[in-house]
Amino acid sequence: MRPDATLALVTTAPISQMRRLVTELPGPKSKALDARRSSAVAPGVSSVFPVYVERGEGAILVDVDGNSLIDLGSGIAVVSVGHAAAPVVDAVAEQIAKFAHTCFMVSPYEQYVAVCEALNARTPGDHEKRSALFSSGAEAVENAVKIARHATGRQGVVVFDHAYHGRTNLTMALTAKNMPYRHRFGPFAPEVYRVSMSYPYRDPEGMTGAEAAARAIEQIERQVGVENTGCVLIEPIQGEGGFIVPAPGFLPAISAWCTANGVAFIADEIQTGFCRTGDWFACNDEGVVPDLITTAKAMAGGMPLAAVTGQADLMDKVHVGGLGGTYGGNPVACVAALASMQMMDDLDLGAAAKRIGDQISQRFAAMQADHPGIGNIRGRGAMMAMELVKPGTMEPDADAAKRIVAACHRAGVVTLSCGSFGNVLRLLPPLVIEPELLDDGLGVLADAVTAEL
Ligand code: PLZ
Repeated sequence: MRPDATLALVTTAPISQMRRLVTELPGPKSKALDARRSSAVAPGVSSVFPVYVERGEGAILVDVDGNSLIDLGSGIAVVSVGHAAAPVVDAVAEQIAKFAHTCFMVSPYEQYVAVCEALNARTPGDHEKRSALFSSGAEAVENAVKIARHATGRQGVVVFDHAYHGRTNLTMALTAKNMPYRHRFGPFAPEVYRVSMSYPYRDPEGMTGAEAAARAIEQIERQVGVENTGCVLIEPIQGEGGFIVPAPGFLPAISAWCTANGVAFIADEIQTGFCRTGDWFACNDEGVVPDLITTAKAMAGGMPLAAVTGQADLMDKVHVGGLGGTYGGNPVACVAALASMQMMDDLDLGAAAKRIGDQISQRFAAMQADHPGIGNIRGRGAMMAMELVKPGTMEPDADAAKRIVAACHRAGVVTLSCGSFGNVLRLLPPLVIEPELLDDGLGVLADAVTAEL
């Protein structure tokens, strides 16, 4: 053991929360690394912007050329507590100096139990719950399906149009979009059925959440049959699919149908969870209580950790030894999760997400007033997006999204695109971002919109 390990990690100089460019982006060192990368890294693994990161703090990333970039993506909704958050750094350093791994299935430890307790307490509903820990979001989703099938004895899995649930074989089957996720990677797992999502911008005008739910339920009953349906799996706000917020009433109606028919309702809150939308979980917004909930991403402040949390009577049905994995609930990731969740409480990051959402919404509305290419603004809390279309139509404009994201990157602001049609620009800032820094980032975005639309 190195007793000075903690000290070495926590004494790095603070990074000021300001955008500052000292080279063009990508700079010379990033370009050199990218050349190395092209002969070493499989091209199937891509990066949205080849600027190589050296350090991070709060909402700032410092690249290898010394540029400070504003991170409005949080590594896809992961570092909600900010980069290098001191409580997370300290917890990780302390834990790794004690022990990094035993495998919980071989020699258990308290940290795993504590994370399960924290998840059981924070996820929607005050019924008795159990949790199981994994390492990636896709793995959590796979396990939620395993549990639902086992508990109900029914194999059918219902998912929605525009859904994203991962890149493993089962989760590819659950994910809606062909390119880049599924193309030529089949055959896919059987017994997966896709039904219509509530997509207010593109649904028939005026369609209510209840009507959209009735449409989906009719599809389930006709195509799958209640007695064959083990679970309905849904992101309460779709992430990769385009930050699609279903019409009010949609989720409660789907959840009520599941309850009435003995079908497990699984909420995939991997992207929406942990204060991102202004509440601990997006389901809370309409008081929806899922039977099973999958979490990952922001839970552990950047360490790989994922979970399935669910009703004790469902979770307890699985035979002893039926769930697990070598790394699931790794102790270093567990202490990072405990520290992150504590920070969310201490700093009231749910309230912070709402403030961030208000600030973004105001700027987005001003941009939309000037640019008819911004067809729709949507999201909740610090999960906000604009859907780009050819002006005067609803025809998706993926190229515009690409151009705006690239212009932001060149100016030192990390933004992301998403959407089934690739035409949605999305923001997922760290929840600790300061208003002035967010304002600067939004100013860069506004300039990019003006230049590119
Ligand atoms: N469920 C709702 O958002 C991951 C994917 C990035 P993993 N989203 C980012 C990419 O292109 O691979 C995600 C999600 C929802 C499941 C997952 C999967 O989580 O940790 O990436 O496996």
